Amino acid sequence: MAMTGGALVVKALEDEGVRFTFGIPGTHNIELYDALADSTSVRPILVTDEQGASFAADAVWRASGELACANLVPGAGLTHALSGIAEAYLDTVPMLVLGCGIRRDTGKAYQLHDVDQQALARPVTKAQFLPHRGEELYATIRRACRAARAGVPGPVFVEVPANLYLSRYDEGVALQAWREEEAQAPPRTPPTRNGGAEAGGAAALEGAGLEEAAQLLNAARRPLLYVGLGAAGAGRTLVHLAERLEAPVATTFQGKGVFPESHPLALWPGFGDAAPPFGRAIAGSCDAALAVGCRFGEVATGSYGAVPRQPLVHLDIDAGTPGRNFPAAVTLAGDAARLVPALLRRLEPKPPDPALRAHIAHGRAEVRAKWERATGNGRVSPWRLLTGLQARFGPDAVYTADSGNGTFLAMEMLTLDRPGKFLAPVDYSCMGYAVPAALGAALARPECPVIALAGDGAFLMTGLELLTAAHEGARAAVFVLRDRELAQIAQLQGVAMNRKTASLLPDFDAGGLAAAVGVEALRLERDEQIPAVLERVAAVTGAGRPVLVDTAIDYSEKTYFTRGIVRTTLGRLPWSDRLRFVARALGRRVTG
Ligand SMILES: Cc1ncc(C[n+]2csc(CCOP(=O)(O)OP(=O)(O)O)c2C)c(N)n1
Ligand SMILES: [Mg+2]
Repeated sequence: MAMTGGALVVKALEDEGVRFTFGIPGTHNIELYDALADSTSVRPILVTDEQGASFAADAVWRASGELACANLVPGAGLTHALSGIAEAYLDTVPMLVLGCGIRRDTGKAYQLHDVDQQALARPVTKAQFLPHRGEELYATIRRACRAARAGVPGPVFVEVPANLYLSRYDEGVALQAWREEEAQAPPRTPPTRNGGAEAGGAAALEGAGLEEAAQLLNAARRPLLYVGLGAAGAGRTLVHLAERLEAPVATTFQGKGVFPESHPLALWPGFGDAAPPFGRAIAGSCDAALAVGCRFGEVATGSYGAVPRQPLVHLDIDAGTPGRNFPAAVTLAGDAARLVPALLRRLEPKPPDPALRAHIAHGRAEVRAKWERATGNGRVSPWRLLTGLQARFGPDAVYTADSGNGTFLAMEMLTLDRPGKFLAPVDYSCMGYAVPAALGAALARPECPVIALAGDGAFLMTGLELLTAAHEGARAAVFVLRDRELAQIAQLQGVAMNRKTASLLPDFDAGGLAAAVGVEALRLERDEQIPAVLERVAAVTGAGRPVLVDTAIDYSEKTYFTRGIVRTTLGRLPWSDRLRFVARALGRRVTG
């Protein structure tokens, strides 16, 4: 049977289980969009800006584990989407970036939207494909989807020349090409992110080093377990691992919920300078560390202020990661889902440590009591808002965060027991993530309450995706955290320079913006209003509509993270620069 290139691509998406494409059509891919209209399983979502497309596709995977597609016109569509593609790349989120290319059959120059898209995509995608014949389209899309999920997950770019969408090709030939490729595909070795063994020191092959790792951990008195998103595949085995080692457990930001945070051994999302005193003390009392599925990146470690105790055993699917930022005594390269159970079998159970558990419980209770005492200064206290949300929306709720102070508050104050519940732009830290991510999460998991925590600055970037959410019936609740500042930066400027340059936001009417896109807006100005506002949020989202909550958030209390990062960064400066910083800030305080 003859099929258009568009229909072949849609068939490949269907066969890969892709349920959503996000994008805006253009002249080059109207054939593809026309074929999408005939699909019963793939839903083409029209966004307001392609930046929202890539953030939403990213969140579909983070919330549900399903691959989604950013569906882009040549050039302008790709460049608008690059922010979310780069976020997915650094945060290891798989995504199909389905680009469209100029016509390759006319021989003409100066075509519409014509820039070198392969070059644009290369630094922010794992792989780039450019099929030349219509018969290759089906296999290319299947291959790209597989590559996105394999090894270290990430976005993969496919550029389909527009002319391939217009013609028809033999379906049998196209599918046969994929069957042959699948039959011959050699087992994949995980691709590396950091230049493999060269950058990472002697990386072990999958499984090698297990005995050595077990010996080291068995000999340790108290190892620290540090887990990232890469450990999620190990599931409940991580709990058995922590219990067998009687190890306190810290997570990265992305790993929040990968280890249940209400477990008595759960320490904090992070350790080192950016953690509260009890977390620092307990991590400091450890005499070894086991890191699983994490990279010791700058954000999660509070600018490298979380230094793991040696000896360190570091397990990651990317052979180039262990040992890259901190030396590792033993490196294990492979999938945590396989290696964690294998390691567990070799570990001797350590006796329960009631003093450790009591220290954690006491430390956590003290932190909570401190937050509980904060009054909110007549505004909305972050602690009451976040605990109120957890109480009202329960363990199924998905939280999307942004780059900003709200992310760190949520990271510290939410207690999450499952992965896929805290979606935040971490390693690229791209503002504008929360609202489109809530759209993607709400579409992928309609049964879960979805709550976006968007800074007011970040909201201005992508808040118009509320229109998309309203149109698609995505029941996302968007809390705009209104402090009229770019707080995460303004706070740093305040501490370090005692003045804020270009970080105070002009005022705007968030409710008016919501009204303009047909979304109900609520105002939340004081703690006492929280229960009633959350009831209304539940009612609106329950009826299948998004809602905006203009929230007068109180940021007077700094997060442990922000305080830690100031300490770490200042501590690293030479004394002369430290003095200059302090003198300048003090001087301005005096002179005003
Ligand atoms: C695209 C982009 N531009 C700039 C930054 C730098 N930046 C990081 S956090 C932040 C402040 C965000 O302000 P807002 O959204 O109001 O959140 P708040 O910190 O006030 O809660 C800025 C400007 C960034 N991370 N991403
Ligand atoms: Mg702000």
